[in-house]
Order: sequence, then C-alpha cells, then structure tokens
Amino acid sequence: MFIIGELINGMYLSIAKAIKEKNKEVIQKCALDQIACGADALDLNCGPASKNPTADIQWLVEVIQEVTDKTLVLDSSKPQVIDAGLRVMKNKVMINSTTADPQKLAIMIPLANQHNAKLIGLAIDAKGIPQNKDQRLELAATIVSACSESGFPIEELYLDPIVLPVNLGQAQMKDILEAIRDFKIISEPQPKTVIGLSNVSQGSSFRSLINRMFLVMAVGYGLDAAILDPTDKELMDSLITAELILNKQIYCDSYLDAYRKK
Ligand code: THG
Repeated sequence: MFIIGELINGMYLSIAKAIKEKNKEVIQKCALDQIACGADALDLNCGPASKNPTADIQWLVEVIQEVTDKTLVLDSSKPQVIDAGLRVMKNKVMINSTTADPQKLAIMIPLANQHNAKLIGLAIDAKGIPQNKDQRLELAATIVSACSESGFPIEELYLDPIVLPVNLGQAQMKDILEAIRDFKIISEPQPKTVIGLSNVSQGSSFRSLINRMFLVMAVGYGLDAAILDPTDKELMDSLITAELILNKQIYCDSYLDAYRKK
C-alpha cells in the first residue's frame, strides 16, 4: 500500500494556524512524525481558510523539502495552486487531483506529463458526486481515455471513487468498494486506485474504528493507495495484517515490527 499522510491539511486548526503564522517547525514535525509512522508520501492542502493558497502551498513545499525527500502530494481543486506547487518542487510529486471534466483534464494531464507527476483522478464531474457504481466507472473511463490520448502513463494514474461519510452515504459504501475493484478492468495496463480514508467517518462517532474497518475492506477489494492518518497505530497495524492475510507480506512472528520498520 502506498501510504499518503493526511495531516498537513488546513482542515486541522493547528495546521491552519501554522500556515498563517509561517511556523515551519510545526509543519516539519508533522511531516517527520507521519514518515516515522510509515508514510510514503505527504498530502499538502492549505485548507479553506488560506487567503493566498498559491503562496501558502509554495511555502509548505519549501519547508517540507528541507526535511524529507518523500513524494509530496499537491491537494487542491485550483489548477493555479497545483501549478505554483510544481514550480518549487524538487521531490517526486503527485497531483491531487483532476476531475473527469474536459476543461480540468485538458489542464491537469499536460501538467502531470511536464513534471513526471503521478496523477489522482476523481470520479466526479461538473454534475457532482456520482450516485452509484456505474456512474463512478463511467467517470473513471473518461479520465483513463483522456490520459491515454495524451500519452500519460496509466500506471501513474490513481483513480479515486470518492468516499462518502457513512452517516450520509451508507447505501453507497458497497458501490464504492466495488468501484475500487472494477476500475482495474477499465484498461490494460491497469490504473491504480486511491481513497481519502477519513472521509468515511466524518461526522460519526467511533471514527477510528470506522476508518480501520473501511480500510481493511478496501484492501480486500485491491486498493493501491490511501490518504490516511499514519499516526493511528491501530489503523496501521490493521493494514499490515490485512496485507499479511492477502499474502502481500511474508509471515513471521514479529511481522508487525518487521513491516512497521521499513
Ligand atoms: N480524495 C482525495 N484527496 C482528498 C480526499 C479524498 N484530500 C482531502 C481529504 N479527502 C483527505 N484528507 C482528510 C483529512 C482530514 C480529514 C478527512 C480527510 C478529517 N479532518 C477532521 C474532520 O474534518 O473532522 C478535521 C478536524 C480536526 O480533527 O481538527 O476528518 O477523498 N484524492
């Protein structure tokens, strides 16, 4: 599993404050803590309160690059914010995200090509959030076709079925899981899949339990990558164990320690 740490997000008040005050120690510590817990990459999102997201994303990229060479994931719906982040990027990079809208695809795919970036494609368009599995597959197929036509490598495309909070979208959870499995049949070579895990428990009680269960189920459906809180130790242990059971890791009595350390 490619693990993307979710914690550098202005949705968290402490991060919003650190961005506003340009407190780089807070951001660098948050980056290193997530990496120590097993993050392969870090999601960077200035959050809704940012007044100048193009400058803020550049500051985030620059201060984090001082302490790590892990992949940085530029998380914004605004192309100009993604572009700003790319201009100061030295690390490997993932663009989060494009939608299936033709105008968005026409901007984001060339950007990803120019910067050798991985690209997240959301199963969403101007009509909004899909209502079932078939709509998710149709949107995903639109993204895959656009990438193929522009010569973007499909193995570098991560399709996101859009995870809804279970307290609002309960009837769609199974469709979301099946979309993770069925996105793979869209093309050969196969696209990869990613989810924003914590969406599933927003507004619910027992958040970490819900996150953990949904992640384990998604792993069973073949998920490749997840944006999650890597400092949630029980979540990470559950993930390692799910991969063990699917024979993706070799069993030994100390498997938790063994796979946590790398
Ligand atoms: N897909 C993709 N990118 C994404 C998402 C997605 N990026 C953003 C988001 N969804 C994933 N990241 C988070 C980060 C935090 C939370 C949820 C998803 C979260 N935050 C607390 C909350 O809202 O309750 C913040 C409050 C707090 O604790 O301070 O839950 O789906 N491609």
